[in-house]
Amino acid sequence: MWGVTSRVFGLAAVLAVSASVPDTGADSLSFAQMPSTAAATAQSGFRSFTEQLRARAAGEGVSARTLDQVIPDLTFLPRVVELDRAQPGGAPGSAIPRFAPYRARHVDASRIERGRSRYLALRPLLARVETETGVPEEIMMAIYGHETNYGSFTGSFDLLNSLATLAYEGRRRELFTAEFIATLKMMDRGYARSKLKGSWAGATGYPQFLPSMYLRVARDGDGDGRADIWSSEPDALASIANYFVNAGWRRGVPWGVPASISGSIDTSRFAARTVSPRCERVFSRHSQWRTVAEWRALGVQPQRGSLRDTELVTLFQPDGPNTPAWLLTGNYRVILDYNCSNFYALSVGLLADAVATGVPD
Ligand SMILES: [Ca+2]
Repeated sequence: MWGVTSRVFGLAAVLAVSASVPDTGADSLSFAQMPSTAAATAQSGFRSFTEQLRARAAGEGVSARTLDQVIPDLTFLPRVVELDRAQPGGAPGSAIPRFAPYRARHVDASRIERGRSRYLALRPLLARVETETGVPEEIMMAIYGHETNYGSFTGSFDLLNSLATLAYEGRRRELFTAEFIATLKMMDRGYARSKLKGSWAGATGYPQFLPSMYLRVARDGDGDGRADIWSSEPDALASIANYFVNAGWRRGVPWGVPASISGSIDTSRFAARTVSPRCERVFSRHSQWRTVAEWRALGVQPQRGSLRDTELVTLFQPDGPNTPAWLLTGNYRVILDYNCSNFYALSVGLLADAVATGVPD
C-alpha cells in the first residue's frame, strides 16, 4: 500500500546536490547582477523558455486549462537566482565546521519544548501512524520541527515562478523542469496556485516536500480525502511517515544511540573504506559497519540499551577524537535520505529523543 521504495530528495538534498556540482563558470553570472539591457534579454529568453516548458508539460499530460492559466503569467525571479548562487560551499577539501554549535542552535530548549507540546497534543494521531508505519512518533515530530519549526515558516515564494526561474537558470535544468511540471500536476489535482508556495528552491508545506515528492508520498492523515501538507498537521505527519517507509525505515530500530569509547581504541582503524555513490562527503565520515557486539568487544559501549547486539552500526564522532560519539543504524541513513547532511540527521535524531523524553540528551 505504501508503494515501491524510491529515493526522493528534500530541500537540503537539492542544496547538497548543488553544492557538489562544480561551477564551470560558463553560466556563473547572476541575472540579478547583469546590467539592465542584459536583464531585459534574460527576461525575453525566459519568456521563450516558458514556451518550451509548456510543450514539455503538455507532452506529460498537464491540462491545457492549467497551462493557459500559468504559462502567460510566469515571472522570472532574480532573487531566486541570487539565493541559488549564495548557497554555502561544501566543496571537496573545504573545512567541516563543528557540530556542537549547530546542535546548540537547532536542538535548543524552545524547539524541544514546542515539539514536546505539539507531540503531546497530537499523540493519538501519531500513535496510530506509528502503528501503521513503524516510524516513531518523535521522528515525525523532529522532521516537522526541523523543516519548518512546527509549521512556523513554510516559505512564501510562488513555486511555479521559482522553479521556472531555476530551470531557466540552467545549472540543474532537468531537476527543476521536472519539479515545475510536478507543480502543474498538483494544480491539475485541484490545488490553487495561491496555495503552492514554498522555499526559493521549491520545497513546500510543513514537511518541505518538493512537488514530485508530494505526488509520490503525500497522504491524507485526517480522513478528508486530501493530502493538505500546508495546513493539516495530521496530513503532514502521515506524509513524513510515508516518506520514511518508502525510504526503507525499519520498524523497532532506533536511529542511533550515544556511545562511549575507551581511551585505548584508535578509531581511525575503522575509517570507511568504500566510497558512496551519493553524498560521498557525508558517508565518508562514518566508520565501517560492525555489529553492536563487535563494537563492545572493541571498547565502544552503547549508552542506551535499545540496540540489539546483532544490529549493524557505524561509529560517528562529528567533532573528532575525544568528543561525543554515536553508533548509527541503517535508519540514520533514512534520515539522510530526507536531507543528506550529517548535522541535519544527527540533530533530527537528538531532537526526536528530546521530544519523546522531554529532556535534552
Ligand atoms: Ca487531509
